Amino acid sequence: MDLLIKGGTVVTAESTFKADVAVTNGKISAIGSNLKADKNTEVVDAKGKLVLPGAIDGHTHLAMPFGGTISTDDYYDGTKSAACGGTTTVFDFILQQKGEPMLDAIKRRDALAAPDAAVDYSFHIGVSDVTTPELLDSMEDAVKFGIPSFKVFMVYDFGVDDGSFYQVLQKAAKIGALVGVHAENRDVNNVLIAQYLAEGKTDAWWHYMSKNESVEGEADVRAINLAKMAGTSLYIVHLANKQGMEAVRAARDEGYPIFAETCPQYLYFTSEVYKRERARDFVCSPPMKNKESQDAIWAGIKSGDIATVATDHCPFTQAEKDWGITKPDGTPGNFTTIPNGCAGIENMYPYMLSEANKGRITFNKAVELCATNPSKLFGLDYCKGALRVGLDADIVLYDPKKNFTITNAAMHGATDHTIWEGAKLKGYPVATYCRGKLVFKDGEFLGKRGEGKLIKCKPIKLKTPEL
Ligand code: DUC
Ligand code: ZN
Ligand code: ZN
Repeated sequence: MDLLIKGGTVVTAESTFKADVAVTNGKISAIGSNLKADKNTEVVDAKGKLVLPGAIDGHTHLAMPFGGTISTDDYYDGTKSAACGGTTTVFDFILQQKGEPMLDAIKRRDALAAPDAAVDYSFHIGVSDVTTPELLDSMEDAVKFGIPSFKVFMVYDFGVDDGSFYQVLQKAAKIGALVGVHAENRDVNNVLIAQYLAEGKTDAWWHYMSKNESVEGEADVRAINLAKMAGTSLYIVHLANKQGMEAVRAARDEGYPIFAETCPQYLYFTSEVYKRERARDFVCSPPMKNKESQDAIWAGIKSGDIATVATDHCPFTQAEKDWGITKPDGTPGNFTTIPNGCAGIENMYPYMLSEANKGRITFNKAVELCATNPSKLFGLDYCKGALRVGLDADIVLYDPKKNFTITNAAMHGATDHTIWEGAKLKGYPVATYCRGKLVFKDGEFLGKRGEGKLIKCKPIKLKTPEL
């Protein structure tokens, strides 16, 4: 036995109980009362602490080319920041290039990630080109390699049309893959952008208005219908609006395997942020929505219709956000010239656990949303997402009494600001272990560049709304 975490309170998605947790060769080797250490075992006193599975962030964009720049956190900075917020696995997005077979896309991206990642990682593939049978068929090579999840964008110039989306869904049903979708109505979004700009409406509020509740909700409804037509499951990423939430619930009530992810920024902020002085720092897609939508998403969390919480971490510097005022070439900017995305990778687990500590949800629910459900959805439950003998020893020690105010100075990523500045959390992670190795303790990153490994996922076959 290498490590013995003694006297803590173990929290899983299902239950809470006092137990010791033993780790041998990076795996959980025993969970029980009064476990005895060997002479070489490091013993950690966890009295007064919660012992949790490391979080799995199912949605990040590290070193992602977007809006004329690249997101600020590379695979090192992003995974370092993840570790310091109790996240031990991240799922990053590969953007398939035009004409690129899926396996080539995985290898291209893993060449960037493997030398740098400080916690474990896996990928979803953002599909941009299935215009030939060979490219569509290459999805199966990705599944065989261990990357069985794909994402389709209904918006952006690299997004696909409904025909390609439908073909991806059909293919996924045959090969054991899960399709995620970024749902926003591209055509309406583009019309609104043109109208607002013609009227001289250029600030970040109009980013929200051009991607308003209905622009997202309509696309959610359409995506669910396409999945029903193709007879397969669907994972709606970063759900932020009431209409979409209601459509997810209705489909699930009818027995369809429709799953939804939301993000902490939609649970904490509303569209009011787009009235702030630095509203441009909050520009992400989808944008934060109104209070009615926020309440609906929280209700979805409580009812079980939201399956996961993930971050959509995609930070940019304030100088880049300022391109909404003046573009890099010196000409006037507007809301469309602000790179989309915000930092959040270090805040997800602490925020959700803090909400649990404040009594809004249970700690079990926070674990389910941030660790156990992502592992089940993405084919990782054979090795991660829970505290169970035989699984990877991805473990977080959480001090429910430690209060924490988020500041950018206390974060470990590379960007120069956080939209979470000043947010007050009740409780905070005090240690993170990735496969039994201490990577974070008391505010300090202790991991190493390159020690994270690519985790291969099993094929995904979701037939019902239950996980
Ligand atoms: N949304 C963002 O805010 N950033 C990157 C990609 C996305 O869909
Ligand atoms: Zn997206
Ligand atoms: Zn995203």
